Amino acid sequence: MSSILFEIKDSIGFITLNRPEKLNSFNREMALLMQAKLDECKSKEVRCVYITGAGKGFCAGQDLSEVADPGAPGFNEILSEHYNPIITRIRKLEKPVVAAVNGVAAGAGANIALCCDIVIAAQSASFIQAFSKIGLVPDSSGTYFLPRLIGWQKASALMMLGEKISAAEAERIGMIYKIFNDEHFSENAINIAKYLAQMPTLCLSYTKLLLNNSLSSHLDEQMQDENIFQQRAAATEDYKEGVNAFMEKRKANFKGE
Ligand code: LHQ
Repeated sequence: MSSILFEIKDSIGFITLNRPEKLNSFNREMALLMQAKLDECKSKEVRCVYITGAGKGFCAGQDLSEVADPGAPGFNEILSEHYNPIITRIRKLEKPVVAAVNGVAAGAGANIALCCDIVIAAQSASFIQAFSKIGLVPDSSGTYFLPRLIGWQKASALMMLGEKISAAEAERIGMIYKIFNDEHFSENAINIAKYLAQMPTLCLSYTKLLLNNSLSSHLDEQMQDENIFQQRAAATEDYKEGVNAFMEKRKANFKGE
C-alpha cells in the first residue's frame, strides 16, 4: 500500500497520509511522494486540495525510527528535501488547500497542517509542537506561521513547553478555523472542500497570493497589490458570471476561469 493515497474527485485533489500504524509520520519516500502529489494538484482539473490522515492520527511528524537509522538522511537533507518543499508547494499552489486534521498532529505534521489555507479538525484531534520534547527546534515553517496565527506569547509557550492542546482549544485561540464532531467530521470537512472547488478559483488564488504577501509587506504595498489583483479578478470569466448571476437572482456557475 502506498504511503500517500491520491485521487481526484469532484474537482478536489484528495491527499491521504497513509502510514496509520506510525500515525502517518513521514519517511523519505512519503515526503517525496507528497511533493509529487502536490505537483499533480497543479492541474486545472483540481480546484481545491484536501489533505487528511488515514486511521486515528493526522500526522506525527518525522518518523523517528528513520532518523535513528545509521544510514538515515541528515537533518539538512530532511529539511531541505523533505519538509520545506512540501510547505513551499502548499503556499504556492494557486488554489485553496484544506487540512482536515482527523487526529493527532505533531511536530512537522502539525506545522504542515498549519500552513494550509483552511485548517479544520475533528473534535478528538489534538496539536503538539513536539520538537522540544526530543531536543529539537520547531521546523516546517512553524516558527513563521504559529506566532502569526496565535500571537508570539502563545506560540512561544506551546513551542517551548511542547504541550498538547485539544482541537477545541486550537479553535478558541485561532490556530485553526473550525472543529466538527467526530461522527460527521469527514462529511463536513469534505463539504467545505466541495464548496471551495465550485468557487471562482482564480480569485481564490489571488486572495492566497495577497495573504502570502501580507505576511511581510507594508500597508501601501499591500493596497497596491490589492489594486493589481482586483483588476485581474475583474478580468476573469467567473467575475462576469458572478455579477450576472447576482443580477439574474440565480446561483452562479463558476468554472475557475
Ligand atoms: C511513531 C511516531 C513517530 C515513529 C508515533 N515516529 N513512530 C525534522 C528534522 C529532522 C529530524 C527530525 O524531525 C523533524 C521534524 C519533526 O517532525 S520532529 C518531531 C517528531 N515527532 C514527534 O516527536 C512525535 C512523536 N510521537 C508522539 O509524541 C506521540 O506518538 C503522539 C503525541 C503523536 C501521539 O501519542 P499517542 O496517541 O499516545 O500514540 P502513541 O505514542 O502510542 O503512537 C502510536 C504508534 O505510532 C506507536 O507505535 P507502537 O508500535 O508502539 O504502537 C508509536 O511509536 C508510533 N509513532 N509517532 N514520530
